[in-house]
Amino acid sequence: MNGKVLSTVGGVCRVYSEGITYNVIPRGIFRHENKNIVAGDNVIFDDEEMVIHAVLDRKNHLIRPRSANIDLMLITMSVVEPELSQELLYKFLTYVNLNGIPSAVLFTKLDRLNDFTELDALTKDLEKLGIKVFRLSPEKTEVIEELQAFLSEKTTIIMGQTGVGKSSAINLIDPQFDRKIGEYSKALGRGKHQTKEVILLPYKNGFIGDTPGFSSLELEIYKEDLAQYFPGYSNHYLQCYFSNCLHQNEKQCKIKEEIEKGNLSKEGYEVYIKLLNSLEYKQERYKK
Ligand SMILES: Nc1nc2c(ncn2[C@@H]2O[C@H](COP(=O)(O)OP(=O)(O)OP(=O)(O)O)[C@@H](O)[C@H]2O)c(=O)[nH]1
Ligand SMILES: [Mg+2]
Ligand SMILES: [Zn+2]
Repeated sequence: MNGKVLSTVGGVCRVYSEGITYNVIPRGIFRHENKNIVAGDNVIFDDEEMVIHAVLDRKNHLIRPRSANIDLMLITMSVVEPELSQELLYKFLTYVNLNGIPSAVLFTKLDRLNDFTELDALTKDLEKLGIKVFRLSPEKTEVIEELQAFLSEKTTIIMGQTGVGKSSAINLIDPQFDRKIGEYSKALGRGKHQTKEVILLPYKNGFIGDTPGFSSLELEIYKEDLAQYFPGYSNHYLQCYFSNCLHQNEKQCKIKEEIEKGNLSKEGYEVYIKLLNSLEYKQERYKK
């Protein structure tokens, strides 16, 4: 039978097929080959022996959150507790973009925000890049309905820091999921890692993936990758005069032109420069 891996916990995979969930174990060969099965994998399994025989080719996969065959990454950021970090958001977007996965952004806890200046500007910047933005809080029924429609027939993974409200958002989309909600610790300055593993929830002919939150993300990439995959830059960097342009002070830089024209965000560029300074050149790596 064909099935979709919903989660893998302690060597047991929960596999979903035509409305039924099976607990199955991977054949020993996978362990020998060091092949890990992750949530989102499409597998062929035997529903009598309860064994997975094969893992089908993946169209994409991510190390964090560990998942495969993703149609949409819903990058979730709260606007308070934890407070909105444009740097982290742009990092997430770069990481997802680099892995060839489409993304949308979900802002949460709108009910607790007093000053909308930064959020409104950021929302505009993202929408200019063609990134779909949702601004959620529990009473925003029209946003919840929009999300319900948007997530149907897709495998969507929800990623973001701990405590931003990923599991809460899933409960708003469908209360029957009844995901456990953590609390935000003022003392720790973060959530308490309520969700412990990636789990896909069958939803409207697709799946919604709840994931454990993390506090930060190391972008283990080179400057050249950032110059190419930073949100909004992929469409323009080929038109820079130098093929290895890092969009700093090089002549005829298309990215800087687009910023001047107002098509790319100045605030985004400031984050870009900050991230650029924290990364290494590929050439420098090769010398080692
Ligand atoms: N006021 C308000 N609080 C929210 C909202 N969304 C989530 N929260 C609160 O934020 C806290 C964390 O919510 P969770 O849904 O557990 O966060 P999470 O992202 O799943 O966290 P991890 O599972 O640890 O990664 C809880 O106290 C929620 O009640 C919101 O829209 N408004
Ligand atoms: Mg959670
Ligand atoms: Zn350039």
